[in-house]
Amino acid sequence: MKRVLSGMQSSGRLTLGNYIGALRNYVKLQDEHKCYFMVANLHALTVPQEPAALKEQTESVAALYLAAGIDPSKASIFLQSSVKEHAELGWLLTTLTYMGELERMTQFKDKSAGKDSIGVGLFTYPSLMAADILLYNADLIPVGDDQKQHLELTRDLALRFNKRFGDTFTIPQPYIPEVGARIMGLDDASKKMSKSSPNPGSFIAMLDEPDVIRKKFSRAVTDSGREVKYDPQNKPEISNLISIYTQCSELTVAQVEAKYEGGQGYGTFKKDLAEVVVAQLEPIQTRYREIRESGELYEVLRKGAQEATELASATVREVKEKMGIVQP
Ligand code: AQP
Repeated sequence: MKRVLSGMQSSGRLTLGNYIGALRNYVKLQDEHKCYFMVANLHALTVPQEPAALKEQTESVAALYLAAGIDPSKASIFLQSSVKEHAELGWLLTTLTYMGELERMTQFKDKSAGKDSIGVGLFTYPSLMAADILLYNADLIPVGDDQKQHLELTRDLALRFNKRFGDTFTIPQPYIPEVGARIMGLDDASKKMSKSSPNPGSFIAMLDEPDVIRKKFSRAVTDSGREVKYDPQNKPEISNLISIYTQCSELTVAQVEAKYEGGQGYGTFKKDLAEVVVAQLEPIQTRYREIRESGELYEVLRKGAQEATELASATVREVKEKMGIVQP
């Protein structure tokens, strides 16, 4: 049994990309491994958040974990902010991180592009992410393709620490799904689907009403052709929609192509796709509403935080000891 750590930022409403690329895998992993799933609300602060919205988004992400099938009797579910060791180890690792390493991060480049005032937290985000992972000495980290670079830095920091202060951290491995690792935006297939996008039409939120989902797919940008064909190079938009279709149904790419053969255009395909996605999300939405109404959420989060703190506090104690930090 391996130890698994992962999480999502509460920087918006979870999207279909978050679900296909990450959350769905969490549910599978909890049966085979000891899993720690956090809501990364400290990470969410790296871009400006309105307090009431941040609170709602944080509760919503946690409730969606449960609604999607994460079972708190198998996995620990907690808020990053509830385990103070995240911020503590985050700082200690920041002191070992080089400016050049952080400057190379594509997420930082993307999120800071064209902005005048860029928060330092956005820059040091990967050191905090390294702390999230190394606190639990996690072996496996389920992430989408976009987080690969951050995980590589986590591995480098763990190796650096171990070399300088003696063997301490487990070197984590990424666990990236072979398909669905990168779902692209509905408005622009060159950008990944993101929950913090200012254009709600670019993403399907896991909690979008069925009619909203239908409308968003009907307006999804496509090329001007008529052929439903998987060709990411020449038809990136349709290829992204086919990927979503196969991820939310039993059909393979070839079967989807065959179903819409004959150059009939994209109308029926998009309509069917919307139904496939609605069918996938509706049971989760129903369960979500039950969880929010039941008031069970805080209890689950308190229990998860307690379990996480047990491990995290032992790690920080050891790290401080090795770094020469006095702990009277
Ligand atoms: N479009 C995507 N396709 C597949 N996987 C994705 N993930 C995110 N977007 C896609 C995976 O979801 C997990 C949670 O990510 P996160 O919340 O930590 O931050 P992120 O990767 O930056 O996700 P977003 O939705 O794009 O958030 P914002 O807009 O706040 O930056 C990760 O495992 C990620 O790989």
